[in-house]
Amino acid sequence: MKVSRRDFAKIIGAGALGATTLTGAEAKESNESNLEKDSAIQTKKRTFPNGFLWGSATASYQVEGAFNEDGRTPSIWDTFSKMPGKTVNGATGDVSTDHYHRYQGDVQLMKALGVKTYRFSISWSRVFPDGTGKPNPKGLDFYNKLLDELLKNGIQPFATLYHWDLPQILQDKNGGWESRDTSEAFANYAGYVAEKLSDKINHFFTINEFGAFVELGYRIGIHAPGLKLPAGRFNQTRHHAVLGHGLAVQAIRAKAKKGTKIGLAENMAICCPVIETAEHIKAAEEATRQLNAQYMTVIQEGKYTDLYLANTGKDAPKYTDADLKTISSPLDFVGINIYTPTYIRADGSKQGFAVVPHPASYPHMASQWLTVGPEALYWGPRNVNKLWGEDEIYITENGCSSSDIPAADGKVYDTDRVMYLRNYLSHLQRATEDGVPIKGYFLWSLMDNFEWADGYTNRFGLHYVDYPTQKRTPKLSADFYKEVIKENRVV
Ligand code: GBH
Repeated sequence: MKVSRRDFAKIIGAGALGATTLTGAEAKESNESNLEKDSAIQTKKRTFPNGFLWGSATASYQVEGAFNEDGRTPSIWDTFSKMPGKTVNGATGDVSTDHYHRYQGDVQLMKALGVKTYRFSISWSRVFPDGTGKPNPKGLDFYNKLLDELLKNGIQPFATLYHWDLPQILQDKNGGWESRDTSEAFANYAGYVAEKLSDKINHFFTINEFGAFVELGYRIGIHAPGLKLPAGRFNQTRHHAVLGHGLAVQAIRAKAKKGTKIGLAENMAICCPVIETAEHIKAAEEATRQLNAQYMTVIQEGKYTDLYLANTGKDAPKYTDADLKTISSPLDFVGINIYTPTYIRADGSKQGFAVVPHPASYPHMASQWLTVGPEALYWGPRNVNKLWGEDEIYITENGCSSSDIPAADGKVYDTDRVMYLRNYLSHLQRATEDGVPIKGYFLWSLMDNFEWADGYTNRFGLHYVDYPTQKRTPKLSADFYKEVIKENRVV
């Protein structure tokens, strides 16, 4: 191959052109040997374990649409999104990507991508229109059809039972997760679904992201149901959410086919040492326990940390020892949703760590909150394994938003997303290389969809969705991910 001076400059970066004094022939030789070396390094050093489960993810309210079909009743997100000013441009999930009617085509998108697995969630109010009591006979039809389609195409389903779309009726009757009745209703629904679908689904997640739906929905009020509860009631709501998880674990265990695996998908604070030295690494481990005390830590350890109880004081949740036992019911695997890093340093304080806030100049992706920290994909799973001995870990979400404007040829060249993914996956690979037992990775998301309060303004998909026509087009990042999966390495 003849490498012109211009091509060479392109390969090594235009800036170097002025500085180099290589002749064309020398340039050619040095360039080729470097490329050879590089590809050898990549092939040897950047592969994932055999059988690594590459996947992608979505959630019911974000993609399904069909909001009032086949007996589905409103969830708190139907109500909330229809209240003035709650979502950007008043967006709702009434239609969204119309996945309810287009699932067959969407499974073909997955197949073309080469994913081995797909994580989706089930809409509670399709299955139990009254939240509890009598199941809707048509409620599971859609999921049965979707599951058959996935299995027929060799894609292994992972199902989430609660991705934030609580039946509105339970909010009206019980105050939603403020009440223990909701925890019990959730377990009842979870057990029913497991009984009916565990012949087709081997892995169930109870709840997606306590850390998002409880905090944003019941404390900050920017997600459904839009409440700002006072501390005591709020901490009790947190408790009922983890209790609901534990009761659901028991119900699934009792009703599902033998061998069914149960876990959760939590967006814990991912504590990364500011510098990778022994003292900061240790501080980040302790911070992982303390900053996740109300959810992951109590689930793992069966008690609230002393620091959490001291910090909540008179507003601490009320609970029994039996509750703690339920909450910490043994799991088969753990899923972690990882987007952003929390930097931790060791300090002389009693708690032994301090959070280092991001400076104003810290980089983020299209969503303001999505600060970039690829090493989160290393430290997140490593800490979960080290602290709690979890030996089957999945990255249940990772991905990013981008402005995603189609080019003249109709394709979205989302180089920023590819940059983000390549860097995050490099650290995931590093973790597997170091022996952290990560079994799979689900990229958020298969396609653009309803991004909660941000409506349709923030796109997270590997496929661009043109909402007026519902046309899906693979972005550059889909081409990238396809290659990662095919090669089982960072490309
Ligand atoms: C996940 O949340 C969700 O599971 C998924 O449904 C979602 O589509 C995806 O990530 C992408 O966002 O408005 O500035 O207060 C990730 C955790 C919690 C991060 C809510 C953004 C809102 C920040 N998210 N948070 S802000």
